[in-house]
Amino acid sequence: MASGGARFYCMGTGDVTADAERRATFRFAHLADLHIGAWRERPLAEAAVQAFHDAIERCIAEQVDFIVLAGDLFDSPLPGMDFVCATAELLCRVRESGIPIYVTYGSHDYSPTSSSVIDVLEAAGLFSRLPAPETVKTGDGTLFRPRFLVDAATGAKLAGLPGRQRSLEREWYERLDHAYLGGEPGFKVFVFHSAVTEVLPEHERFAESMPLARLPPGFDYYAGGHVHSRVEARSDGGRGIVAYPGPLLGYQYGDLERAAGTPRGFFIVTVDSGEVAGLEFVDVPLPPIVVHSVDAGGLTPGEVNASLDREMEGRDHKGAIVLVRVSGTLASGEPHDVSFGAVRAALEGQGALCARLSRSGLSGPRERRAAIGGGSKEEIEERVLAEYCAGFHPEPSLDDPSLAAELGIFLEGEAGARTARRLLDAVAVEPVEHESLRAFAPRVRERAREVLTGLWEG
Ligand SMILES: [Mn+2]
Repeated sequence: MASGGARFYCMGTGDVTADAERRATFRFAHLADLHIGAWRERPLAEAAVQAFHDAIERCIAEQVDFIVLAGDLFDSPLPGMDFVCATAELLCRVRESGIPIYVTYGSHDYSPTSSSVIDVLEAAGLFSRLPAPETVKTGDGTLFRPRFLVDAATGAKLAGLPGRQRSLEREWYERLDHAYLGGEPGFKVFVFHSAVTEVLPEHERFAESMPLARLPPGFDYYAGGHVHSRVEARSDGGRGIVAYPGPLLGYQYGDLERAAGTPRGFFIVTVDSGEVAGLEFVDVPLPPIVVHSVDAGGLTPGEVNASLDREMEGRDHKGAIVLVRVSGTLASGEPHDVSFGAVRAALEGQGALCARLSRSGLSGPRERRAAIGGGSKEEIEERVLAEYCAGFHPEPSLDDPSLAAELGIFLEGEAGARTARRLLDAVAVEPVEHESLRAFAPRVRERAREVLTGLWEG
């Protein structure tokens, strides 16, 4: 890949003595997990770009010497072009300010064939991507050796490994040339996109992670991405500071929920005489986030609706990202009897930036009985479908009552269970490589439509 106009030179193996003139004191910024292009809801997607914009403007105002983006700048290898455009404009501003940016792929925007938006922006000279590791034959067998990039103005040396499909990433770490990486003199930053077990916060413990010892020794700063929490750990055993700034808005409900109680932002690292002298966390303001949580356990849908009304009464939702989580097992009825549509409409009426409703933890009593019944996954699924369709009737409020009756033929009882089975099979498809949500979603809808139109025609 072309390396554009960025201010660095690429070092081959061994020629480590001809360093650029070093600065005794410098500062760099460390961001990760921006996930630009995530979120179906336009206001959220725009807020994510705005947050990135604010972070970048702060980096320019602070006159940092360089910026490290430790993966997942974008939410997919091929995000929507409007988001690519907005991001490119920002990166352009940074380039015009003379601040180099060093980037690694994250697990979301990784491409094994250099066909990610990351490669497009690199080809345009907007940043430098840390190169994939070289394979070298040594006395210890075949090892992987990431090349160093040297920041010309400061002499800082950067090497790293991108996020990648899990097993392939592990292969790199298991056969990393620690002697070569550790032996390189100078101030060194290791840029990576993987979780390290020892530093993971409690709620991220379930995530796949690797031991600290997998990171190469001898670096002054380990600039991490992938862990969606702020982490700063001063490690022992010849490894310096391991840090994750965490996301800004992130890409899933849990990211927003955690952002409600925790400042989001990035690090500015101060280096003095070849050592990290300070680590400052810079807050990036996000829109206000309001969280409502309702326990529906043992309530009727009507009682849950009343409880939702009380919970939201008198709260200011203007301009806010509003998260509503309803969980528990209802005493009667079904999750769809809870008036989520009314909640959403009310919040929009109050000028909320967007409303996200989580009902994944909400179930009806019927589902609970079926689950207790046991059997294989398929048997439980069949039973749930049969039980549900036995009591299902299309909405009586449809404009055309004869249509409701006609729909019932396909949706009630045994026929309903068959229809549901066919629909589930039709939509159980995976995105193909590099397929964006924008392409994937219509493809799934089209498959579902074929099943439904087939009912009428068949
Ligand atoms: Mn991420």
